[in-house]
Amino acid sequence: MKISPLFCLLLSLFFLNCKTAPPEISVTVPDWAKDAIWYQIFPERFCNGDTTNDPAFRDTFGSWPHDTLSPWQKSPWTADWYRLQSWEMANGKDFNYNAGRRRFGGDLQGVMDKLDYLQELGVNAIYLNPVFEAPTMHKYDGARHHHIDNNFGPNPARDREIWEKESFADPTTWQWSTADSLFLKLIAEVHQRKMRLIIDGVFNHIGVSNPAFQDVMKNGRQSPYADWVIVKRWDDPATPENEFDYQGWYGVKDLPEIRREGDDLAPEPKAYFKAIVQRWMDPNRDGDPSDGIDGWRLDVAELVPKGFWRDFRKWVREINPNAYLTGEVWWEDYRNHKMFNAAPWLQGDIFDAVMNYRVADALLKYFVDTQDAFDAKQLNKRLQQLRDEYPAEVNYVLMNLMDSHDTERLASMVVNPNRMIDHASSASSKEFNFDVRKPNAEEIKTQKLIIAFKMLYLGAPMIYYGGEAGMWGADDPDERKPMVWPDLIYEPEKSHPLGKPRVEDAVAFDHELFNYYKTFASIRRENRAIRRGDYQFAEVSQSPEVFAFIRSDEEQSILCIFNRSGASVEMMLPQSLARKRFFFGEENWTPVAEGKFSLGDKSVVVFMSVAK
Ligand SMILES: [Ca+2]
Ligand SMILES: [Ca+2]
Ligand SMILES: [Ca+2]
Ligand SMILES: [Ca+2]
Repeated sequence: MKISPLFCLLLSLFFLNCKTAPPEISVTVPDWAKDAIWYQIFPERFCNGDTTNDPAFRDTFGSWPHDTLSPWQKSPWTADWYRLQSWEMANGKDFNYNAGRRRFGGDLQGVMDKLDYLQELGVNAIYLNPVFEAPTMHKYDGARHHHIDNNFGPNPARDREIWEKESFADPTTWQWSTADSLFLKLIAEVHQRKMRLIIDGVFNHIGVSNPAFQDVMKNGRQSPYADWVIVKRWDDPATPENEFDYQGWYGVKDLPEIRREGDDLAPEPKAYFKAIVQRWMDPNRDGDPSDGIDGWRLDVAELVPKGFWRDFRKWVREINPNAYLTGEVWWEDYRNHKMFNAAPWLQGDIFDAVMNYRVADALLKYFVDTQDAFDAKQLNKRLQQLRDEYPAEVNYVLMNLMDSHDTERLASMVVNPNRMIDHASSASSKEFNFDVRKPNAEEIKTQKLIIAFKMLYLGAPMIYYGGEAGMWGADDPDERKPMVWPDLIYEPEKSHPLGKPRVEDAVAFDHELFNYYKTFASIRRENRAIRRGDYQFAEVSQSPEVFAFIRSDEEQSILCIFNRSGASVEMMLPQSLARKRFFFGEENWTPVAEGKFSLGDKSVVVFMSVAK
């Protein structure tokens, strides 16, 4: 067949078209989130600002390991973490079992008391793990989303009385408990400091102690909440045994899953959740959201139908057009180490951001791993790929964390290289041999490189509470140790969850590390190019051990160079890059010859260059 010239032209146009990138999806993200430096707080473990509200034994009922008979006491804040207390030894169970029963008494007054501390560190946005009433220490088993946990507020007994007077799912009967009022005060205090606050939203499941679920257990099909959960089998009244069975999150019976309908949650729980959004985003209902939270972090978001999230976003944005929504969209295939590309949730109709564990993983492969580690080119390629997968605006507001309440701590990641994040990280599992010790001086240097990288990179960095204090710890439950404060004296850590011998590690606030975090937070805060500028990989060295990039806007250009190796590395810098003003690391940077410099081992240097 003869091909006409016109067809050829069309064909070439078609191919030209194919080569151009797909049109950029226009998404709107909250502007403030680009300037955010996040700090994640696990409230039960951050600060005990009020000992009169500390959990009593009954407050723990309904939580794993469901042991309401063995003796129990509140746990001492400063104790050797793995050492079992006398009442714990008495039950004959292991560390993990007892860790599930521990309560330390952290609360909202504690968060209020430490706002000065957080501002000194340089953070301006707080993410609180769940604060709604629930019996566990983590509170992902929500019992009353319309109330803050009574043990986080000033009067737990009074709050219980208030709950009893309400009709559970009828918002017109809801009152403000003493814990609720303190939470509203915390929001006001945070806003007064020009800081932001978001909280955890768990809409995939509830806890077994939730009154709605309790009612289903009691009344079966006749319960007004019968449509809330996924019932596999109702009880047959004709038989003596209870055949009632329901679906729990990944089979976890403590966490009954909310029933789905099509691409949505069932209408009854959905209406309850809508009331929850309204309650915490504009508490006094005057149309001004400044008395409410600034957004949500959404738990196991990939499991909740997208149709629900689209409506959720509309509810949120109608109340507060500047609210920030970040999803936990994490493991697509945990066994095969595959994390989600969260792009389907980031097209402007669901979330603004996700917890960005993929960058954390890439940084571990470059800065920490010793086997199959990335070289500089591989890290560059991987980071480029990750940025290209998300809309440009989204990259500026991604929640760039290294660790969280769900992973081993960053300090312990450095001590235990060559694992994927969140894998082989349980200290009480015999198969992994996870090292629970404190990081040594060399390892802390690596931790610092990673922190500097996060603070200078594209996206909003997040510090998990205590990272700046030098805390270390394996995966759940060890990343949830009570916060290490400068004014408290801690027992050294010398026990091991498997009873193995270990070196005694002193536990104390690391002032030097705190100042390092603070320095980089301030570099980020004071330089728009880092928060909002372009990102460009810079090849300043042939060494695979050296990684460099430039952050720039119309005003300034900031060059950041990292040497991950244990030796200094020499490099030539082009004249344009060499004209500089130091921001950080002058002492690591030695002129060797004309245009040639040496960067010290495990060091970072940051300077503003005259590039334009
Ligand atoms: Ca307390
Ligand atoms: Ca409680
Ligand atoms: Ca209001
Ligand atoms: Ca984990």
